[in-house]
Amino acid sequence: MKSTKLALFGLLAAGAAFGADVIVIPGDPPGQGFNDPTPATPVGGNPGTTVGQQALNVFQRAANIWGQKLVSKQPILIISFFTPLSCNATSGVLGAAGANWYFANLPAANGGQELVPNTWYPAALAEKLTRVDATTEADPTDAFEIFSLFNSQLGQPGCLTGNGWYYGLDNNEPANRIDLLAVVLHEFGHGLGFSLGVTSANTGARNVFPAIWEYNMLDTATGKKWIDMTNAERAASARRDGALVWTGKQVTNTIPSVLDFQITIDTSTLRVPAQQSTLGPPLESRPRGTLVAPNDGGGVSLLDGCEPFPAAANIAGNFVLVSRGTCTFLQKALNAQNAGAAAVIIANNAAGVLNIGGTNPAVVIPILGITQADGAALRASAPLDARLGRDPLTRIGTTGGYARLYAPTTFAGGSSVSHWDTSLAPNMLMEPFSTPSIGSRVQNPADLSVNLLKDIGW
Ligand SMILES: [Ca+2]
Ligand SMILES: [Ca+2]
Ligand SMILES: [Zn+2]
Repeated sequence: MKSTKLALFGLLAAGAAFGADVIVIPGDPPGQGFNDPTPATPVGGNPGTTVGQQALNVFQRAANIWGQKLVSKQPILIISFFTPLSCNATSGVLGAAGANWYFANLPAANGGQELVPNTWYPAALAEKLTRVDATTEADPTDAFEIFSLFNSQLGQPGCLTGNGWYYGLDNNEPANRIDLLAVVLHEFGHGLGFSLGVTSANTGARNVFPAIWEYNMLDTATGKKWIDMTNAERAASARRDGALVWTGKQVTNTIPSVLDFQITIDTSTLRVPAQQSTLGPPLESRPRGTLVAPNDGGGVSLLDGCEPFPAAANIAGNFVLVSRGTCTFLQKALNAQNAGAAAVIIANNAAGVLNIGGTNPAVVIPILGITQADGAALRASAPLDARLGRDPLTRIGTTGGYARLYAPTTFAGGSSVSHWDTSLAPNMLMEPFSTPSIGSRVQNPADLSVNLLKDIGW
């Protein structure tokens, strides 16, 4: 059985001059995960008739999507399991994946390319570059390039209760389902090399050698690259929100065709960065008007916009500033809209620029999110003349022209550093949180993940 498989891989690899063979190996025991015999109705283009078959179809589709974007003469084997992962009723880990091996100083053969010396590479990339089947040489019983785990408890009581996996292949999941294809694509991205890898993001410590990522990681606050930092400097940089960026040429040159323009609120003295919400329509042109910060009709706070505005409030035709909290963003938007506002600006009550997702056809005025500090500054001088619009020189989610990596002030194990920052827009496949808008894009014009992989050698 095994030799038949190896021969088949050899044939496939020989035929794949453009692309890579990415092959899912189900690892679950009988009756579970990929072997779950529970009958299922075909859904969203997935013809499987058992839960297990449908899951495998999704995984192989994700593998094929990546395989079309990457080139390697070595097959990429992904051992995959469904297993219980950390979870509670309202949030949980959907999946996890990574390189099954890392290699450094692996000599090239068969016309392959030498690795950067004394540097860790994820297995699939090391094999692509060197053209050596290093995993089989390392351990023929564990020759997988990538391992991946997905949460088998999803939707069960106590684990994102009621939110099971969606097994369709069309990214068209209903409201109470999570798109397995998008999650698997994301996790396979980590396994292929979208990950800092061996170096600890938390402590900055290396395992003897640096990771290949460190050559392209820059802290714009200190001007230092990770490759040149001490452990303490790397650990600090991992927590410097907005300052940690990716400097690779493939990503940086592709930013203008992928990321939206930065939206700003300009007054005579301030330029405030804002995030346009998908909940309202996009800004058209660069509207100019009066920014007001009126009291609402009562409740927990007069500044939250959760109650209808009194008739005497100066709102009609103006940009209305309110604070986050107490009620939904939709409620705030509708209260401002019903009073005749031209746009609503919502100031955060936590760190960062407020990024409001979702869609609702009832909202017909633009909604912008800003930071808590900028909200306080604008409120202090309201009413004032303001202009809303895009900054033609800056793309959203960038610092100094480079795309930001996720580096929240409070370190998030498993998320910090090895993802794009959440401020990039449109949302990227490799942001740390699953959102329905991501779909199955892995390449520009909609995404930067393949570009980052190319920057490390893919
Ligand atoms: Ca191999
Ligand atoms: Ca209120
Ligand atoms: Zn991730």
